[in-house]
Amino acid sequence: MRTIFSPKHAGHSGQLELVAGALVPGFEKPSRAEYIRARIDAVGLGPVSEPATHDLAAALRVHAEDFIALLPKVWDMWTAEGKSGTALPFTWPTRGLRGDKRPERIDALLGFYSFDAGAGFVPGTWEAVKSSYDTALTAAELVDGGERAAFALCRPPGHHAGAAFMGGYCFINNAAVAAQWFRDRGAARVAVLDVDYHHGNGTQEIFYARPDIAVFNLHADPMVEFPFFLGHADERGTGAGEGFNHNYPMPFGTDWTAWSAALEDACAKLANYGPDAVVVSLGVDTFEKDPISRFRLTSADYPKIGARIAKLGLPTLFVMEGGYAVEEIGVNAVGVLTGFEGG
Ligand code: Q9C
Ligand code: ZN
Repeated sequence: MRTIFSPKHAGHSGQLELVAGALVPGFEKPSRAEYIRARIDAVGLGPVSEPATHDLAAALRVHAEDFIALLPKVWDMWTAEGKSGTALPFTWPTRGLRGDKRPERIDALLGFYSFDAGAGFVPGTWEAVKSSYDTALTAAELVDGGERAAFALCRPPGHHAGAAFMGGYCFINNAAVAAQWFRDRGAARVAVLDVDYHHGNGTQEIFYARPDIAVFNLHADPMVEFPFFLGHADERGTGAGEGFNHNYPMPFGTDWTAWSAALEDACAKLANYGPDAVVVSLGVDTFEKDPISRFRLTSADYPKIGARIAKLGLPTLFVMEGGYAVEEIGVNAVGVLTGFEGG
């Protein structure tokens, strides 16, 4: 399997996040991608190449124009106000406030276009976000060109980003961009299978009213886990999209036995849907030693995930999402891919 990977991810580094009452170095750090990159060579997964540069047209198919237009400008607007550190919001237009008035200043705009303070900007953030987007599209082109599968080693991740908001370490929703891109290239139906520990709220929101892109999400129960405000089992889609969104919330402590039963159900429904391509939002924060998560998958389980996905027999794009146990992230993420290839 070919991998697309950009060294530009590394500029998104040193950003702070709010954890348990303190601003601390972000869990979503460059070494994550470097461990995965190294593991690809160690197991001989296949060639690794850099993405081609794309314009933002594919992003605008799933994101709002005003949101995408802001992203390249955030850091300059932040420093123009004399601020430094990590560009983070601190005010949000929640219930009772006005979400229809777009404010002018950057700190307010960050709140207007986000749902948490988990997507902070540093000087290299936009270049990394853009390279992550280019990575997803370049890998999607490989699959569209006839490869059975490809791996988009995206960083930063994307599945928490919605049509007009960022959050949860995510800025552009790479998996949603790729799924829509397959549709625009002629796929009649596309499925997104999100196996990250956290609910892919952004992907769900983007496709919620649509029958042509079905979304399957396996994740920790939002009653007790981030992103908290979406991801329940009764969210099944709306209007023409009703019945095309499938959530599998699971409790803390979920192990392979319960998790794989959910995967089996999702794969059966996905196969029945009959998509022309599958986009896998590949998070490995389901791992037992993940520092911010509470599932109990082991390294031996990841190849089994890949093998089950391979059994679908569909053109498959793997898009990297979360996973924060950095020393094992390469073994686990690449384990899914080698399992897919039957090795
Ligand atoms: N105590 C992804 O996996 N909350 N995003 C962290 C740390 C945010 C995860 C709290 C988790 C976001 C792509
Ligand atoms: Zn996650």
